[in-house]
Amino acid sequence: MNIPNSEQLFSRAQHSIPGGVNSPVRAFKSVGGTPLFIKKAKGAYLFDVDGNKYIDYINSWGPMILGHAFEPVVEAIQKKAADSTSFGAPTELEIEMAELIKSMVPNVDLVRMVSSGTEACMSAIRLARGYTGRNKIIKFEGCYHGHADSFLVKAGSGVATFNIQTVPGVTAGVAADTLTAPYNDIDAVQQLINQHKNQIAAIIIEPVAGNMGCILPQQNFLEDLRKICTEEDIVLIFDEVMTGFRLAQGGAQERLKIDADLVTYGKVIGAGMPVGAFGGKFEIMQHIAPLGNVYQAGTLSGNPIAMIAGFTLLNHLKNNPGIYTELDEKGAYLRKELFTVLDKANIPVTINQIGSMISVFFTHRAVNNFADASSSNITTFNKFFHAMLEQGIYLPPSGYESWFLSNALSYDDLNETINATAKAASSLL
Ligand code: HOZ
Repeated sequence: MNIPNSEQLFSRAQHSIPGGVNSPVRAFKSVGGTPLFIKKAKGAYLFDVDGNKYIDYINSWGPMILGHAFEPVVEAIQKKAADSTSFGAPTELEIEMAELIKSMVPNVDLVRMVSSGTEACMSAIRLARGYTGRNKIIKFEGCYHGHADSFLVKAGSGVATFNIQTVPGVTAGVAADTLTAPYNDIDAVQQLINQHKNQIAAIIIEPVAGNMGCILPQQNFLEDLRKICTEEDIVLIFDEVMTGFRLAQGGAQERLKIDADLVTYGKVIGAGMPVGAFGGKFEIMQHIAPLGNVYQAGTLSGNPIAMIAGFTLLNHLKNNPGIYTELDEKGAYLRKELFTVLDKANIPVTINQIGSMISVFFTHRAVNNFADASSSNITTFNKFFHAMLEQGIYLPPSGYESWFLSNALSYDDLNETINATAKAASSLL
């Protein structure tokens, strides 16, 4: 692969940006090599600064569910920008956005817009603590809820990719309030609750995990969590930053038929602009300032450009529900065909997929938690990643990340990906 311009930019970036990137998972640090510097993207394709074209399976880590530069979104942003890019005062568009979210996610009574998934999860936890008067939270090993201090304990995403055991800067006091259990292990959750009776404010979970690769909840796991939270007056928070508006218009809550008490969003909700949100039952949300005293704020919260982008995309998804069926079919096709070619080549492989989220783990083990995900052969993953990149397929540069499909992907693109996998397979043994 010829990437002299990316190499030159990456080298230049080292002098002014930590590690040359503005978010660690972009750095290719665990797979090796030089991250691609991107010039533009359209539909299913990325174009780097050296003129190479790639089929994109990152899709900005989730937001671009309909592909890049989706015309209605681009036009809406351009038009809105002419009226100024920020006011720091309320707009009618914010109400329209909140009403649209409520119409797509029926158990959300009130919703507060923020500027990232991290902010959404951080604020939801503060709210749960303020509401319950309790301090501790339970999260799951390998789940990632953004980079707020409370969540950087046994976290997924870049923390897992770079094998960071303890994040310097997170105080022992904060870490002590975060209890962890293995994903899909309800007995471990029950044990933690028994050990910390009436001290748990919230259980936060990715209802489908995407930050240790894609891992699905096993049968009854979320149902049991729901039941325990209700019995113990614990706030159940679904982190739907990845799954929200992706797995269904009502996200994982709708698809898996479980209602959380609070839900957090990011990614698709902003159509590629910096947007997050958290919402839920009135009884809990009424404690957020200025209605209540749990303080939460933001200069750019509800920013008009971000709102028009998200509103336009969500509205399109709401009015075209067939998109979810198409994405489901593409995801299932990709899983089936990838498994066939890798298995035929005698590569130990497990592929997890739901809708447009999919991950390939190089292990024979069923992958239901972080330990299972960690049994995936990293050396094989790294070879696979580079063999695919060479053939123009852009995958997340880590085995601890889900791939995200966009509906701009055609079956020709999927077949090209499957053929590339078949070619890559011979180099994996
Ligand atoms: N939250 C994204 C998936 N783990 C990654 C975004 C980032 O950290 O840059």
